[in-house]
Amino acid sequence: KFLKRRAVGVVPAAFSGGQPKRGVETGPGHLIEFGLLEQLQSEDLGYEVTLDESFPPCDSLRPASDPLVGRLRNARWVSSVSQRVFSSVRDTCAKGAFALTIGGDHSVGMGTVAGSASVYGDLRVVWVDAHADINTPETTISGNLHGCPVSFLLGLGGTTNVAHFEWLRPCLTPDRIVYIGLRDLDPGEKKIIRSLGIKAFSMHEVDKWGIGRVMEMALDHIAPKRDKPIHLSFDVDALDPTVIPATGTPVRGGLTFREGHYICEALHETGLLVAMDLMEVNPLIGDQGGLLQTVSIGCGLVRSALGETLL
Ligand code: 5AB
Ligand code: MN
Ligand code: MN
Ligand code: MN
Repeated sequence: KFLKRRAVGVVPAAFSGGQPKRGVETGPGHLIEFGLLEQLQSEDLGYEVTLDESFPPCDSLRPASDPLVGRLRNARWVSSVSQRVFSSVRDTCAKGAFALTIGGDHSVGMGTVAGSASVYGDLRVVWVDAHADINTPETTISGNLHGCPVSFLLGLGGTTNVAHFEWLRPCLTPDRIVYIGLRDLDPGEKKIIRSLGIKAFSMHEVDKWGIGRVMEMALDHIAPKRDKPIHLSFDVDALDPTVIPATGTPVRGGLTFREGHYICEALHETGLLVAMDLMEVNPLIGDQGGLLQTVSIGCGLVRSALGETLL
């Protein structure tokens, strides 16, 4: 309904500055090496795929000095990379193509959603994650910005005045985002979600209703008439660590392989999906077998969101 062409623009968000573990910046390279781009071009899916090859390698945008901004670590670095992601996603969306960002840590989610929202003013967001990523500069305990992108998108708790983030303006409201898969929130995040009334389907709700009902309820909340553009921000740690071992912040009790794919399939079926992020693949966590499994399942999730069906 929204995409003008059967085309995908891929942003390889090779970045690790939103959290302390190295390795996640090589996630995009591994997904591409595994054949993600060819899979999207294949006979089955048939997309025209463009890779943003000018995306700078991880450390090239790293500033010589990046002092703490309050509690926030690497604020200058996260800002400049996120702004670069923002432009790429915005340009892809403006061309009427699907914007696919592969990561890379989730701090750049502020850039991906801001990019698609700048083209689709009425954007809705489905945030699939074990974590809510809604810490503010005041509530964050870790100071890691991959735990904060949603608060920046909503303009919460001083985010509009954080040094280096002047380019990022709030582009989302609490009623336009829905969470799926949550199970590890900081106390301050629980308070924010409750007080803003943000719709969230934690693992408890997934267990209670099943993923089919959860997707219906999620879509009824953000797009009751099924007429709004949707951005899917998928943190692979939403899936259980037995399914996705190669990620930096694993939390037990996650989504199954099928539940993860079902979310992507159901969103594709709406015909409303305009962008997807597949984030937090960290090839340095765990063994070679776990890496292969993570990368191959990651590619499968993207294919499902872009229309691969089982039959
Ligand atoms: B992820 C934590 N809430 O703020 C924090 O992986 C974890 O992008 C954030 O979802 C996890 O550091 C961020 C403890
Ligand atoms: Mn997470
Ligand atoms: Mn996340
Ligand atoms: Mn993580």
